[in-house]
Amino acid sequence: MLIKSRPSWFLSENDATPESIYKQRRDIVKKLGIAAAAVPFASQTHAGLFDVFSSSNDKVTEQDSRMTLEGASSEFSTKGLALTPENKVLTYNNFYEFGTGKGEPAEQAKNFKTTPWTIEITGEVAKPVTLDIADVMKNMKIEERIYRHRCVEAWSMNVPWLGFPLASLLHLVQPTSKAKYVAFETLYDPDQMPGQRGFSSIDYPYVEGLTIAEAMNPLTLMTVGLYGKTLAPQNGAPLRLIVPWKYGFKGIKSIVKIHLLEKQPPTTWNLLAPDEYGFYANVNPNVDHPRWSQASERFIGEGSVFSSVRQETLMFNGYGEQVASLYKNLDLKRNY
Ligand SMILES: Nc1nc2c(c(=O)[nH]1)N[C@H]1C(S)=C(S)[C@@H](COP(=O)(O)O)O[C@H]1N2
Ligand SMILES: [Mo]
Repeated sequence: MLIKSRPSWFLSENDATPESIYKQRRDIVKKLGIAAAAVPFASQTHAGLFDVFSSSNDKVTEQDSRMTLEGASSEFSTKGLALTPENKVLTYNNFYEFGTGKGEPAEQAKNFKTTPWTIEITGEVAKPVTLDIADVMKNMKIEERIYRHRCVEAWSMNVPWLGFPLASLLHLVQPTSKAKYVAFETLYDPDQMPGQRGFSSIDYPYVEGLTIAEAMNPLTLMTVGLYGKTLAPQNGAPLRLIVPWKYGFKGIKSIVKIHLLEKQPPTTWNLLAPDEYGFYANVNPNVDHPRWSQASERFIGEGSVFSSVRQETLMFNGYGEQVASLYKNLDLKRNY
């Protein structure tokens, strides 16, 4: 069996009764009923009409592997910003394991195998565990969180993710008092990931990390879906991290390991270019990247990605109210 151990309240395929499943579904539907009116889905309908300059990859919208997934709407969702159309979220990606071009992940990850999939949670925890993604999906309460998504390359999106707080997963394993950081690791599988074969300046597997306070912040989302469906491979199926107040590279994809530890873990982009990519990597319009300004960003909305509208970049990507207190001791004029 794939599951070495699991918390007692986790249902397995076998002990999920029709009643328990029905009850969960009913709860979700109830929440959706209340929430439906509050979700701003306006201006979605004409996506792609004037897409004359967009790449042919833009048309890859149907992913056989994506299954319907519902989530209760969240108070943390972005207000007053149009969504990035689904086809853009699915075809304009950074996932170097599947190529460095923006359109490559959608093409090269098409046949990426995400079942079976386990996530190992170890280190400074009372109850280390290896979970099957199917059990995670069944047991965690899924929410829809529309978040601003800001890449360090100065483009941005607004994406309706589906997921659950990382904190609820960490509570299961009971972090010890020595757990000061959380490290994450992407799958290492060169047979499936062409970017991991041959020469690369990245030392795979891709790794990322957060402080325990960042990991426990209610905004930090273990993400399993987007636009009402499970994640496409190019977006980090079956499970990736989204930390909305940080640059996108913190949002590690296709996670297989979570390790809690006392010391700050190494992180991929920081190892590669420490002067350009900090460990904290909080979105900050006042601290430029050594090679470009971070004061504004190209918002990827409807129409061609090359004619995107520039908008102002917000401190902490607009999430200062929830997270600024975490950084009282950091000099926000510097790049961390
Ligand atoms: N394993 C892995 N995770 C990754 C990356 C990557 O190359 N490999 N790219 C990061 C970067 S730079 C960004 S901006 C986001 C992009 O996520 P998206 O393609 O879903 O928009 O994923 C992040 N997670
Ligand atoms: Mo990024």
